[in-house]
Amino acid sequence: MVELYFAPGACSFVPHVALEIVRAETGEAFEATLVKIHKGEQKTPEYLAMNPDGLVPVLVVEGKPLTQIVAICDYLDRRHPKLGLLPADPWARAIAMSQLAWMNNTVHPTFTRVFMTGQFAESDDAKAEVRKIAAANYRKHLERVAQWAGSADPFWFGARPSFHDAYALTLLRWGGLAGIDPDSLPAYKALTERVAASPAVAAVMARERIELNTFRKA
Ligand SMILES: N[C@@H](CCC(=O)N[C@@H](CS)C(=O)NCC(=O)O)C(=O)O
Repeated sequence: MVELYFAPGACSFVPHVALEIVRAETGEAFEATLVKIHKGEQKTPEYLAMNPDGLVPVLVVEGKPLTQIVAICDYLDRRHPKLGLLPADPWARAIAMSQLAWMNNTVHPTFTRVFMTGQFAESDDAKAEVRKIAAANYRKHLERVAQWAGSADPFWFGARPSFHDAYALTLLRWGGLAGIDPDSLPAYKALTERVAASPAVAAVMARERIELNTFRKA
């Protein structure tokens, strides 16, 4: 059985949702292991032996760890080719990978600068500056995701959610924590509501005990 190391509301939500979809559509079970990031469980010697970066997610397959969401998604798609987690057409698949990689290597680290600013600056002034610039960039990135979300019918790749829907939902949830009102991105918000209401995603949100809307009006 494959095992996923995840933290609630973190980017590990993406493979967590994918594994739940796989379970629903093939019956293949998986184990979900909670990592308490706030307690530093991702920095223990045992965890670092799986992922030297000390980050979630890790997918363990036959005792071997696989890190990086883009690689995990690619693996799950190839492991279950009939499910169509990614498009089959080579060009459509390449575009999908490009979008996924951008969410992972551009949007995601921008949010890290908003949320974990202490990793990037020391003084209060410097932290405030890093946070301000990153929050503005994050908003611009979400506007691009919102354009894509506007063509989701009803989901990114059609009839049921996949990786991109789960990542988009995660990024908008984080946006709420960065002070971005989801009502300011209506088509994007509507996509995340459809995604959250789908059974596999609802099951994962319940397991992770997370809510869709993290935005609190000042
Ligand atoms: N590019 C990495 C990003 C992983 C990542 O940033 N994980 C965050 C949660 S979203 C984490 O584990 N943070 C814990 C920490 O920084 O100690 C991937 O795709 O796996």
